[in-house]
This record gives sequence, structure tokens and C-alpha cells, in this order.
Amino acid sequence: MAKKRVLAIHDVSCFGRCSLTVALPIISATGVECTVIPTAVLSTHTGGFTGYTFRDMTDDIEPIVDHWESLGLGFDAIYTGYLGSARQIDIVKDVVRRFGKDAMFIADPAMADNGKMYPLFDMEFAERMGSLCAMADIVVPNITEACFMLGREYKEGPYTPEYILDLMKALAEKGSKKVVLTGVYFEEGKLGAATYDSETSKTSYTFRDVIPGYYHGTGDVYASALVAAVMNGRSLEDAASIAVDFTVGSILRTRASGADIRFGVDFEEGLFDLTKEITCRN
Ligand code: PXL
Repeated sequence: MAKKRVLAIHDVSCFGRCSLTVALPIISATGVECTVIPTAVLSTHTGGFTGYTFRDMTDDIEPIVDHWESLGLGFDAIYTGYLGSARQIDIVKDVVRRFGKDAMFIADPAMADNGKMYPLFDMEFAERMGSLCAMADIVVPNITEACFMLGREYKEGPYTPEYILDLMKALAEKGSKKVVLTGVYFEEGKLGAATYDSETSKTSYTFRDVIPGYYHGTGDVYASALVAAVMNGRSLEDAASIAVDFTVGSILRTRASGADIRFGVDFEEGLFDLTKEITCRN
């Protein structure tokens, strides 16, 4: 398979295993080149730490992209995650327009979880993020992000298949061609992801046993593994399932070690198996 190149647009949380410190190793480990634009540089992520530094990189994005255009660079996919400000969303939309003609666009809204926006973001941000995700070939929200991008109230589970399908169809109606929705469960004890392809109307579900507790950065681990699998030619359904296995494995190792959950999950030990799983059929 020809070598693929992804452009990952996320923040650098210097400590805490999320965004680019997760996307880079996961994507690279599966044989895909990973170019980056850092949207902000923080000393840690904002989930559970106080006193973190935050340097907004918005003003650097256009000059970086201008330079790349002068070099004639191109990408097979653009993968967006945590963005630094509402203004930055419009600039990232422009990057997608400039580099997205021959590239798949995969958008993880990375802005909310468990019914709450992350610190630093508000509902105006959610609406703008919705307009970026509407441009995506694949959008990868959790249920909170899906609800907020649609201007709907967040609802606790268990969910019904009708509710989940309605959320995914509503996102597709806004423009995203395919949807991978995380945090889906129809019964207590099982948790996973759902996929919807608006072109074929195909829907799939992938569930595993619930691991109690909240683990930070799992959305980024999940979406990065999904991008890696899709770039290696896996179907959306396969990629969604491979990414669930990788995320669950990372959580289980973290749980067994008793590490501080703010430090992110132990995905490193799973990289070898992920690479084998994703690349063995290429
Ligand atoms: O994992 C999502 C994420 C990424 N980047 C930063 C965050 C978070 C979640 O809290 O704070 C800076």
C-alpha cells in the first residue's frame, strides 16, 4: 500500500497523554506519516489540573500553511481535534479548504464529555465546531459533543437504537458523510461505538464490557486509532471496532497499574498489537 500522510491539527498538552502526544505515536506506529499543526501549547491538558499554561497558536497557523503551499505539500487526510479558540475554528476550516481537495477530512470535536463542555469552551464554540465537523468525511464525536453540536440537550443513557440513529442522521444531515459515535450503550454493563454511513445508510455497533471510572484522553486515543485504521484501508466498521479494542486495552492496563487518571491511559504497551492488527493484511 502506498505510504499515506496525515495532517493532525490538535493542541500539544505537554503532559497528560492526549491530543498530539497520542495522535503522533499511534498514527506513526501504523506506518502512516503524521505531520502536525499545534493549535495551542499547554503545560497539561485542562481535565483535572489547575494552573496550566496556555499558549494560543492561532496566529502561526496561516504562515505555516502558506509555507507548505509554497512547497507543494499535500495530505491523504486531515485529522482535527482540540482547537484553541472559536476564532481558530474558522482558520482551520480554511486549512481544510486549502489542503482538503484530495484529502479525507476526519474531525473529532474534542470539546465536551459527560454532559459538560471542557473548561475554556462555551456553546458558541460548540456551534462553530459543528460547522467545521459538517465539512467532515468522518466525524467522531461522543454523545455530549453530538448533542451540543446539534443544539440539543444532553441526555444520560441507556439509549435506544432509535435515539442513536437519530443523532447520527442529524449529524449527517448537517454535512458529515460518515459518523462514528462513541459512548453508546443500550444496557448497563456494555459500552461502545456506533457508525453510520449516509451514502449507504449502513449502521454498525461495537460493544465491550464497561470498565468503571473515567479515564482521561480516551477520546483522542480512540479517534487516533480509528484514523490509523482507516488510513490503512480498513472499513469504517472494522476501524471503529479496532479502535474500541485498542482503547479498552489502554484503559485496562491503566486501571491495573493504579496510575493517576489525569495522566492519561497506557496506550504505549498496546502499540505493537495495534500495528500488527492494522497492518498485517496490507
Ligand atoms: O483529550 C481532549 C483534550 C485535548 N486537549 C486538551 C484538553 C482535552 C480535554 O480535557 O484539555 C488541552
